[in-house]
Amino acid sequence: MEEILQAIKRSAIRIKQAIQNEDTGYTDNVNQTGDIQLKLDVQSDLIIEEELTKVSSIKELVSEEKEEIKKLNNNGKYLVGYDPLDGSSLIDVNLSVGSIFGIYENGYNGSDLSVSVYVVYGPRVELVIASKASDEVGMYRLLNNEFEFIKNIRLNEKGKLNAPGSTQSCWSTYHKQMIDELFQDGYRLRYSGGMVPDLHQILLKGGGLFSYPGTIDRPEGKLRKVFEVFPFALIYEKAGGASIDGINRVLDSTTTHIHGTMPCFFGSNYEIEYVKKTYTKNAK
Ligand code: AHM
Ligand code: MG
Repeated sequence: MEEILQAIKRSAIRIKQAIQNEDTGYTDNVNQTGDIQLKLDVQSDLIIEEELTKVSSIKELVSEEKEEIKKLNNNGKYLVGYDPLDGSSLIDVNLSVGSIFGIYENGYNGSDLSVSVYVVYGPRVELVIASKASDEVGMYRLLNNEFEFIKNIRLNEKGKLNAPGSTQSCWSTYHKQMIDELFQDGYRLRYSGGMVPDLHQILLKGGGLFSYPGTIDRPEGKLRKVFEVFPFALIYEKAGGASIDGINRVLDSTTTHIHGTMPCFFGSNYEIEYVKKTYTKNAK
């Protein structure tokens, strides 16, 4: 595992350099989810693949930017799912973006996830790690080309921020009402359109709610289980919060397709209980 974490850190340093120095234009390719790939998406994917390929304990890789599973070492123990550059369309407006990693064993179900890591590329580069085996969520910052431990992250029972994702005109009536009630209760809107910085902000400011619901146009939401939803679910649980699909725990969900998506809510306990009550009452 330590070797994988070192490879992720090396990738993060290289991706940060690429973001600062390289072309932000588009390629002619469309990825599995239908997004036109940026040159930086492709480059970040290659950087991570190159670094993870050096690690003999990895059996295979799945990436948001690759249609198929990439086999590495048949005797390897770990399966690594990653989103190389989440929110990459925000780079041309100079907002923060991130990389997300899920390190799995045996399969790609929520229950197979052992370790999650994400990296935020903002004014600073920060990396957050949670492991199934520990109750601490550690935050590290890139200082003089090394990731130095800064602190453990802990959510409060109730927060103040509300980050509501997707297109409002496609929300269900009860989802809209729930989001409106949070604002009436004094919650403040914080939504950049990058899940890594948006979820990082909620973690560091003590709590709140990030939601990406199922909608009329996308009943299964937008965010991908293996590289986005499961990794953050483990981080939020280990930080003392929770993550559900509206009713059920995200990490109890199974994966039938590596690029599959699901509705998701991440937050501190108070907000997640509130979502659960609303969704349980209104579910058909
Ligand atoms: P991406 O993987 O193509 O970059 O898309 C994922 C991003 C998330 O970072 C973010 O939470 C979400 O898309 C925003 O979507 P929306 O604009 O529909 O709220
Ligand atoms: Mg993504």
